[in-house]
Amino acid sequence: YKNPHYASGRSTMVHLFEWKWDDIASECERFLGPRGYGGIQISPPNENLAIWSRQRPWWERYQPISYRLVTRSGNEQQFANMVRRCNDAGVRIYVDAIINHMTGTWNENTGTGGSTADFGNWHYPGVPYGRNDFNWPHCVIQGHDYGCCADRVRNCELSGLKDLNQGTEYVRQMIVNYMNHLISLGVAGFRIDAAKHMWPGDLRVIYDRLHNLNTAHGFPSGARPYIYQEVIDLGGEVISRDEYTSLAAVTEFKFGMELSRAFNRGNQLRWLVNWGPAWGLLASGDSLTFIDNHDNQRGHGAGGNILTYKQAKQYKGAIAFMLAHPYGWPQLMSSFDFHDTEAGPPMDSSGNIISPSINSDQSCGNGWICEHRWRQIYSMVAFRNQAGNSAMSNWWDNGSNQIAFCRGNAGFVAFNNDYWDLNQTLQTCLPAGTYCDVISGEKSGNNCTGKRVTVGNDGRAHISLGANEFDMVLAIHTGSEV
Ligand code: QV4
Ligand code: CA
Repeated sequence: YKNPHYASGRSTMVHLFEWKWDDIASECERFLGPRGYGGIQISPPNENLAIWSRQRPWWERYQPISYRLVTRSGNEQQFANMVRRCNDAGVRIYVDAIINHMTGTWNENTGTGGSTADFGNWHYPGVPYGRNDFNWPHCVIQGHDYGCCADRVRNCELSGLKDLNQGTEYVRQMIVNYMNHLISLGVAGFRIDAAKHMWPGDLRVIYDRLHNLNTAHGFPSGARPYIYQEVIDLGGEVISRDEYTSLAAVTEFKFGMELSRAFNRGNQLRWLVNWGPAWGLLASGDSLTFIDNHDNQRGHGAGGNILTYKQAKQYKGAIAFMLAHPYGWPQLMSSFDFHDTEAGPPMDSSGNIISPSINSDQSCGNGWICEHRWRQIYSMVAFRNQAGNSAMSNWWDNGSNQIAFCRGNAGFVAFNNDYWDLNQTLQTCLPAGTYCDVISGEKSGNNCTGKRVTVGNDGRAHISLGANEFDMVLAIHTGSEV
């Protein structure tokens, strides 16, 4: 369950938060496929409670009312069409699976596909689930439970969300049927929402009943779904991420926290010389890595002081480090603009999501940030693909916040997070030639719209990165030779 099954030569996924299926299909064909993206995490595709009393917040999608594939993102036919078109473009789809719970208790009770529920009786006819399918006696997780009481964290309600009992055969089968339906439609794997709140033994049973990936969508025969489990473990809790790594991959929240701190100047970049397990991070192959996610970019979940698109220069620096460094399986965040931390995506007065528009400079409009379309970000996705499995080598630092390293003989990257300029002759490990810096510009034909870097026969080159430049990164690779 730890292999994303990317198409060959690809390495990075992006979370297209709250995007519609039709828009994702187009994005695969016009941008993500051609730019070398490996996959997409989509918002939960199953029917959720429509929460009008809170102006349709983004988080209503974390309140399932049935497993029918009808949401504001689209219906089943649109979903199937998206998966097909994205797989054809070489881009995999990973589903955010909400299997720990159903909805909370609300006065309104109609789902995005028209299903209803009777919350007082734990009755969800759209599945169907009834009282016996939930944990009993009823209880709600309190803050201190995380420090003492694993059974309460797993058997009580997370934020009042009705807590399914995955120990029962019936619940397991409903969940497995839902996930296998998605596999049959061609998805490559799952994010397991709130995995900490489920028993590892129950999850193992569920994972082992999943079908192999659909060979009609280009997966090799016998391929198991990629599974990454959302377990927030910053230390100090009774439940640890280590209880889940024997099952499948795990979201590594320490990754974005530490890199946000470093690129925010709370820690010197030179210490990143041994970035990886030496920092208390998971083993690389177990680790789904990211800077921000849909929760911590808006103060939900855990963390604090996480870099986001709102601090663009620091953020692009942290993202470039994530993508240049061989550790982990990276995931990018692609956001809609927000000021209110509860607000849903751009929508019209009927609650329909408004599609992103695409500007002539490739950026998005209509309230969508589309970090994945920022040159400094998509260029580093290409850098990572080019670097492949090569190790990091030739680390250099100035004893402070200027660092540089090579990836085999395929790529070289430098960072300057100091208040003074970087001007150094450094070993790039690249063959002699002239290369285009893919951060300040890009290669187009034999031209370069950014800085040019000349590498000599000894692999060395003069690197200049001013403290006041628009970006703090310089990156060249064997694909950017001009
Ligand atoms: C409210 C009260 C409760 C009360 C309840 C009674 O706060 O005290 O018991 O009413 O009904 C929303 C509201 C929340 C409300 C709840 C129930 O914000 O106030 O409870 O609905 O109706 C997202 C949001 C939550 C949201 C939830 C469901 O972050 O605010 O709750 O969706 O809509 C821990 C977990 C981790 C989790 C993280 C947020 O270990 O697993 O908290 N992260 C995942 C997702 C996250 C999602 C959920 C889990 C739940 O990434 O986006 O929560 O699916 O760290
Ligand atoms: Ca639970």
